[in-house]
Amino acid sequence: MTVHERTQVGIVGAGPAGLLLSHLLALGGIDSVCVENRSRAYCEARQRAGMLESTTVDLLRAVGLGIRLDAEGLPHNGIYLQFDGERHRLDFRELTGGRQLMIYAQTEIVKDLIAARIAAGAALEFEVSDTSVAGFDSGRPVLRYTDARGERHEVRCDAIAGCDGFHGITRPSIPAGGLTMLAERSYPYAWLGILAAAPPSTDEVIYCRHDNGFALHSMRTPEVGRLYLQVPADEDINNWPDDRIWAELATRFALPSWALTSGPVLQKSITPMRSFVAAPMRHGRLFLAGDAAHIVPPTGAKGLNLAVADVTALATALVRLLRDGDPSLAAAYSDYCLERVWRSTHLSWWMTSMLHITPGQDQFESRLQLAQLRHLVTSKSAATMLAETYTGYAPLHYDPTTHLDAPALWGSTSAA
Ligand code: RFL
Ligand code: PHB
Repeated sequence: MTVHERTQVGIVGAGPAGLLLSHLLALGGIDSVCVENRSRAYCEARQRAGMLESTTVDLLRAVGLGIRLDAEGLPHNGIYLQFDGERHRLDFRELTGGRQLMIYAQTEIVKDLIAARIAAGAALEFEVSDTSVAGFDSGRPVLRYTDARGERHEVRCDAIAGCDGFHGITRPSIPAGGLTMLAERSYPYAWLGILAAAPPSTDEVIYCRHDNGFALHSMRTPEVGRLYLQVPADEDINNWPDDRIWAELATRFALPSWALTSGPVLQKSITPMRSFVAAPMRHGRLFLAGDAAHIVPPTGAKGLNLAVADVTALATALVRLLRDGDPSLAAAYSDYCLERVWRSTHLSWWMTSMLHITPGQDQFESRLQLAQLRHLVTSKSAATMLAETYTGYAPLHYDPTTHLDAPALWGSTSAA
């Protein structure tokens, strides 16, 4: 038997994009149903991002999601760049006139969002299967899924949001020719990431270029470190017992009178590196957001921040479409988001290329990388360009009562 239901927005995926969209829509008086094929525990434990732009932090605070973030997040004012046996600090706060980053794990944002949605009595279904979307061309979109108890659901919607990540089903549901641009770059290396019960050996994130490959030292709490190593693209994680990981991290981060504190490895995984952008981010009444539409390599920490920016715009557009019958923001959604997406795609590609060692890399490439890094740590204007892009672009505002049109609201994503 199929249960027939009705909502205003059907959301596929309860990652940061889907959950935040559901939260923002509710603030604007719009109903949604959000379906997720994994369990709640899985979503809450999936280790991913950690570095939030100042614009993301401000948005989360403004929509009632800042309490634990402010109590437990670790404010950061800059980053370290390490190369050629030297470590240099870039003070992003000073370079940007006050913008501050925050380390607050994606797991914690997801926990906060799930708790807020459940407390608000939202329709949020975990462990669904056979999700499909249809009818977004006709203006009568339908979301179908089987719930955790095995019951089939057919939900009539006014719009569907594809927030189901890079491997989801919504983007592939767009008919041939619907996506007019698919741009992709894969990189010939991957990141081995660990979560470790080891107090961070640094106060701010270290991006390190070493002849053996890139390394990144980040953190989650004052007791838990998050560290990454560049490894070959097809690397088998079994080649990396914990002792080898710590030894390689110590080699790449080595500096006189500095030591890396090691500790038990709580989790480890290998992530491929890819840039991908699909456009437009809208097909009829189907709107793509977050990793469903675009992914970036993690160098530069842009993925989660882009997902937050997308759904902030999408929520505004959907409130205007569904509550006020005004389609203008929905029409402008894709172009508006793509400007930011391409700036972040550039930043993450640039940081990736500058800091990783390509297999077979020659002296010419190595010298260019070192020249760029040297420029960043000696030129205030070069450092400011990185600082502005890394910390975020134009502020993200969510005001569901606004009646501004697209040019006034979204004239440009440039930093204000
Ligand atoms: P998600 O998080 O992938 O969520 C999509 C959700 O959709 C579900 N799903 C389905 N549900 C129902 N039916 C289906 N058929 C479905 N198919 C899929 C999935 O189970 C999932 O729950 O996408 P979203 O919400 O767009 O969020 C994007 C972010 O997760 C991602 O961009 C970031 O994690 C990227 N990223 C980083 N971003 C940052 O901004 N700062 C960072 O410091 C940062 N570090 C990282 C990262 C990503 C990493 N990895 C592992 C890719 C570090 C790493 C190592
Ligand atoms: C993280 O904390 O996981 C992190 C930080 C900065 C990055 C990527 C990941 O560029």
